[in-house]
Amino acid sequence: MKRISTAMVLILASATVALAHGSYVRRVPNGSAFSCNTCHTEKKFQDDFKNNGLKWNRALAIKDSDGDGASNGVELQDPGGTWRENNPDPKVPGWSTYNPDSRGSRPPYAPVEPTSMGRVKALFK
Ligand SMILES: [Ca+2]
Repeated sequence: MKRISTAMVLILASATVALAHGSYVRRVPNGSAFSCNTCHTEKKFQDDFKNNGLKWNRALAIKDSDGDGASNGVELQDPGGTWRENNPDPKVPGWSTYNPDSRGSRPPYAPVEPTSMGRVKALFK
């Protein structure tokens, strides 16, 4: 009986951890696109997400966790990091969602990063 109880505790503990981690998917924009792989592909986005207090914001959006040349915000369609939990997922017309934790998943083009938008606008003044 004690063996079964220990096994049950371990199963419940594992399920609780999985559910807790699954809820993180809802804390980043378009997190459902890659589900758990949003953090668990190369685990670099996971590290940045943890170091950012498990929050999505501009600081995390402008990082390029997987080092593929596209910021996390560009890959998750929220380049400025303005999306907040429980809001509808952002969709940028003409863009797709890419995995911020995979170098093999990136936009085929070089979108204009929000940090350089001011410089682009200055060219047309
Ligand atoms: Ca990527």
